[in-house]
Amino acid sequence: MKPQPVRHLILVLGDQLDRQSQALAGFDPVVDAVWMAEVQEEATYVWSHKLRLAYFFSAMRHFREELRAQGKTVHYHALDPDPTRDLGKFFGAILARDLQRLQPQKLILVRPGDYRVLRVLQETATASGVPLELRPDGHFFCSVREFQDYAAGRGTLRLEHFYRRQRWIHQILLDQQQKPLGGRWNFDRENRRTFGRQGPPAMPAPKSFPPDAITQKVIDLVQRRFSHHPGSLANFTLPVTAAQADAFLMDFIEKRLPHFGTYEDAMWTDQPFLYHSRLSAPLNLKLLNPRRGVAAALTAYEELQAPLNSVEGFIRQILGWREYIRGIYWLQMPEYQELNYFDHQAELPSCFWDGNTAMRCFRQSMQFVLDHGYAHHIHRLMVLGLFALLYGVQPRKFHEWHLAMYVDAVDWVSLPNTLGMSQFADGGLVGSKPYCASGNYIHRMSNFCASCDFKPDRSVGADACPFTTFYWEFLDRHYDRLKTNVRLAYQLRALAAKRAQPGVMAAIRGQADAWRRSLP
Ligand code: FAD
Ligand code: DLZ
Repeated sequence: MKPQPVRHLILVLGDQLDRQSQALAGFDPVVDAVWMAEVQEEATYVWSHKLRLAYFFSAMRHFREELRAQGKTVHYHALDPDPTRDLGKFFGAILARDLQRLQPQKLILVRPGDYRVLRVLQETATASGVPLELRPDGHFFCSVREFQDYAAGRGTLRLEHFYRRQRWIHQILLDQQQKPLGGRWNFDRENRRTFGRQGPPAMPAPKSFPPDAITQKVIDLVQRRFSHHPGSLANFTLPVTAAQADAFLMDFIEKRLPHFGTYEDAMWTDQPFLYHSRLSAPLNLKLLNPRRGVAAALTAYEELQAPLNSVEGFIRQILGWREYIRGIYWLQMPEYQELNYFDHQAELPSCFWDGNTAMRCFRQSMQFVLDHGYAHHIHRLMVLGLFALLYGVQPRKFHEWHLAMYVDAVDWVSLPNTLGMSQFADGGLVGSKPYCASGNYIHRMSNFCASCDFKPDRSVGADACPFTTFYWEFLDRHYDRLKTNVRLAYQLRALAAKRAQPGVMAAIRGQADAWRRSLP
């Protein structure tokens, strides 16, 4: 039977599962329809972790059910366990077929989270002769346009400035004189505590949502069709609906937020989550609105359930970093993805896929990633990202690896964090200095080094820590690019002292070469 012609076909992508989406504004169930597709191309253009695939597909199917329960027509392409039964491999091809079939008068789309996908959908609409209306994404506090206006004419962009502006605009944590509550804009000094020898106290059990029938079907699909992809499916615990995401948020607010700030940077063996929220995945799929997260944290502060250092620290991440990163992405794309300030060209060592290395910190961080598609910020920045930077991995390859391996990764957020913040490939757009450190930093913030074969204070010899060897070699190799950065002055003075000792840098370079040859 020929389907009814459609007035508006609303495209909903895997990271747009937003009940309040602008795309659905003015939806008329009699003449409009929603279009969603599980796409082979999206599952494979980076070698995605199985959990990432299952999470996106499950949340998409749950959203489809919710829309259908509201009486909306949803044209949904589900991947089949048998790939030969797919109607197409690519977004563009599948959509083009449906445009032919459904003959909509107009396509409506909220700005996707990936520049590549935006271009594909625009090209498909143009080739099919169907007008495409691109609507802004109301999920974010700061629109793309607003960030562009903010950035225009500003020599340098800095998170701190943007964040204060966000606090003023949205009237968050300000006193009556418009000054920051507590007299300071940030409490970083209080927020770098470690657990000491005794380790963390008993952690609250992570809130989890065991697979329902929809999720189980998706897990079976991924198991059959993508069995060669990295990672495990054993720990499917994340929320897949807006209601679950809200319960997940409230569990964090009650049990973890009070200590979130203080131990934000700490790491510990077999403790992937500590006091972190794990809200990034539900936020990035838009199951949760960031305003709700900020409001819940503010209420906890007002009701004396959580201290200011934690509440401010959490709000800074959501209202500050998350929005700033998105602003940079849309300001800089598509040129941004090609940047490579240090001209790093190395391939990723294989331990980035299997965690197989004697470095305890690396192995442990990778175990979290393989088990959960997750590791908290310091594992990403100061272990895995740091290693890629010091080793000299090509920044785009590091980004593509990250995009594949983390459940919360979407291009807009992964790219500026990996290529910019972590690899400094943008030469200082996201952050003002490269996050480079030796093994001593990891030793200070975790218990990993205590049981590692390598010694964080040694840069040469069989028990030298590869992080420490590569750290000095990195500073030495890029001295000319780094010497004008005042924020690195202390580290470069220490390098100068090493350079002044005969033979020291030659030995470090020799050790770095040996580590490079030994890493597959
Ligand atoms: P929490 O520590 O509980 O923080 C609360 C929330 O703040 C997070 O859920 C997240 O939404 C937000 N947030 C904090 N820092 C950032 C940031 N730098 N950028 C954007 N949002 C932030 N975050 C992603 O959501 N997706 C990514 O693909 C991603 N890639 C990263 C790559 C690297 C190399 C680094 C260093 C960081 C990356 N981040 C990314 C930021 C951050 O590490 C994660 O948001 C965080 O670890 C997610 O865990 P959580 O939800 O427990 O966060
Ligand atoms: C990450 C992902 C995956 C694995 N699968 C799909 C999919 O099948 N269909 C879809 O619409 N989106 C998927 N995504 C997210 C996309 O890769 C991309 O990030 C978003 O479409 C950008 O808005």
